[in-house]
Amino acid sequence: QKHPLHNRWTLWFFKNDRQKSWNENQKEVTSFSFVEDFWALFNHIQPASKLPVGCDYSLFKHGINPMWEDPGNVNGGRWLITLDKNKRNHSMDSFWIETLLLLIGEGFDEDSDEVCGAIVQIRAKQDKLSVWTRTADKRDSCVNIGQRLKEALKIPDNIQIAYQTHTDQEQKSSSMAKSTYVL
Ligand code: M7G
Repeated sequence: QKHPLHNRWTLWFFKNDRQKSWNENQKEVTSFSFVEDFWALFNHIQPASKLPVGCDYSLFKHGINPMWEDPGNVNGGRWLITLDKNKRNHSMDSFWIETLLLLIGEGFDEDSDEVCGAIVQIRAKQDKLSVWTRTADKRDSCVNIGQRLKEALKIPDNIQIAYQTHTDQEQKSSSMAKSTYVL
């Protein structure tokens, strides 16, 4: 008897192929609804830290695509955590698994419905981990989700994490987007 998750989740893989559009590079891998299937998948794929530069993993609720344009994301934003290159091997894989477990375990309590998914991005200068939420205007939900994330990842109080709306990111280059909330 397998253990059902509250939601069905879909894993996506992004590979930066310059011949193709951003949309074409975003590939749906598989979906799962049971704890056992999550672990089978997770144990089978490359750890995030071993992915080539330019790649992303995204885990989103089934039915929400990992893009700003999706109706589930269009009014939302993301909590962003950046990781220096030298921290990659220490922190990236443990940050990613902790985030995945928060997501599939509905660890944000009454704000879990506001969570759309999470992304890990391997980049040349600094890697990025983000949790996407549905409604940027819901300050209390956003802040609660950010606090839970910070706690789960054991990010020290003196390190700030910022929430950016997707609209602000679409307008500016991603790293320059203004912060709507900071924790
Ligand atoms: P990124 O991969 O989030 O960050 O965005 P990076 O700069 O560290 O690589 C890179 C670029 O991908 C953006 O400037 C957009 O051109 C494109 N892009 C990223 N996202 C998340 C989206 C999206 O949701 N929709 C569309 N259409 N393009 C996106």
